[in-house]
Amino acid sequence: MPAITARPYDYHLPTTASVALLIIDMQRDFLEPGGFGDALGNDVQRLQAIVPTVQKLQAAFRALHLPIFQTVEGHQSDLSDCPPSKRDRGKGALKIGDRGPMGRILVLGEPGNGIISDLAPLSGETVIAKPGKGAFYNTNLEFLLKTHNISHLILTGVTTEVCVQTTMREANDRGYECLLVEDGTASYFPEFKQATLEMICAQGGIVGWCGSSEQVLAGLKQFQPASL
Ligand code: TIU
Repeated sequence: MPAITARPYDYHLPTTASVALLIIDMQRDFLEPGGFGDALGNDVQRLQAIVPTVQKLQAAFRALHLPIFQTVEGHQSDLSDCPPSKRDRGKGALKIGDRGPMGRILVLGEPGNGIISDLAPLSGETVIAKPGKGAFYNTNLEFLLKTHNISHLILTGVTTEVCVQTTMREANDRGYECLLVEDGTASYFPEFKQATLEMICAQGGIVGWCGSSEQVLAGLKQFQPASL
């Protein structure tokens, strides 16, 4: 059985195509000035560093015809799916739904809510809009994964300790075998990213596995060596 060298021990992949790449919230709202991340007072440049790594993984999954699911965090234009607690949280100048330089903050369909151009999905690739931090909450992600017979998830995206970790924990509780790509995820707070990686892999992989993109790509090569 193909395996990825990982922490805390090897991550075994099924022989069939039951592994999917999950790219969490690589949207302008979090990676570019003028979006939600910026409005919360964060240095958004920090997240740009992982883009080439996520691109490499996206290309590898495409080459192997393995499914890729992207998510965006966003709300309906009437904010009917945004709890007041979420809109009111924080002391930023701009709140969810307010008009910013990239359109309304964290509202679906606005320019700032779009996936960054470097990672734009191809037609036919799935993008799931999610109102919460976790990608399973109030979405059809679980249904889609079941439909595709997916049991293994390779997670990337932003931010490590917020939407990525929440999603990985939700997936773990649903029985998915999850690996977080260490250099394919980023946080506004490097120490929070490091702590997340450690807590996920601790206790024999209490939430799942951690591995580098190099290790993931090497593992994927075992599926179809000629295509990578
Ligand atoms: N603020 C922050 O770190 N993250 C979010 O609000 N959402 C995601 O992580 N996508």
